[in-house]
Amino acid sequence: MSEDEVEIPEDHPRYQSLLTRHRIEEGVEKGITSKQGLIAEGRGEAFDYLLGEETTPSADEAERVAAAHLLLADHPVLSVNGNVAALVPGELVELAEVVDADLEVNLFNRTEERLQKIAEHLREHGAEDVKGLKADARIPGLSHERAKVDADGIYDADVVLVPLEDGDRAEALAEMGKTEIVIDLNPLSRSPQTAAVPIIDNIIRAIPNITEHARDLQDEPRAELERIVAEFDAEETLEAAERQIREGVAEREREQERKRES
Ligand code: PTJ
Repeated sequence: MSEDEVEIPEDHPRYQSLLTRHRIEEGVEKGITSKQGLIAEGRGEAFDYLLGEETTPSADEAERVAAAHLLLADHPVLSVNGNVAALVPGELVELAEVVDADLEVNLFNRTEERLQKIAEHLREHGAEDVKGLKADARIPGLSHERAKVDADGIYDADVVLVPLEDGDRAEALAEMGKTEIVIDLNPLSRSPQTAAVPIIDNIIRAIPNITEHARDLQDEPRAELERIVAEFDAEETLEAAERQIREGVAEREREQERKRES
């Protein structure tokens, strides 16, 4: 946590949301996050509010399954964009270490300057090797900048973690036969809908929780990890998140009503 973040009192009821905003704002100021990243953050925040701003049991299960996939993978890669780099740089480096994954910068609004700044930012948080700068391979069927990947990075990966993604690349990666783990607060968005493992949670909570699960699971035999992966139902996870949004809001409204009446 940087020193400026101490300014937000931890007992503030919206501490996490303010912290997230602050990190994104700082990301834009440093030239890591795009201005569109501010809009994406606002969109995510609205869904997080509806989800109750906590990791639901179904998201926690998806995070455990994600950890199992990453541990089973031959070549896992964690994809990093401008929002992800601003929100969870150190947490991503830690996850990459635990599951032995590569970190690769992949941007929608790609500029050489922002690529370099993000790679440097990750190195400042302990990353040794950051991929995405060579861009010597292409994801077939994608016309925009996100098609540009490293031949020995995302192109070669068997399992890819793609947080805060747009739907196009998620679909193209799935067509390449890669197992995709998507983190997105909107269960109706196209990227979690195409993912093998959709995680409907705030990336700020999701990444440390995947790391914790990976630590718990790392000594399990392969057969146990394969069982965890095989038993997962992506459709059910998406439905649970949608239910939480619809019913959770109604339940909280009823709760407030009860409080007003008593
Ligand atoms: O850095 P770049 O150039 O690669 O651009 C990155 C952004 C995020 C700007 C770009 O990919 C974009 O415009 O994305 P979208 O289409 O706005 O989608 C972002 C998705 O992430 C939305 O569905 C949001 O609900 C979700 N989201 C936003 N913040 C969070 C989040 N999901 C999890 N955790 C968050 N903190």
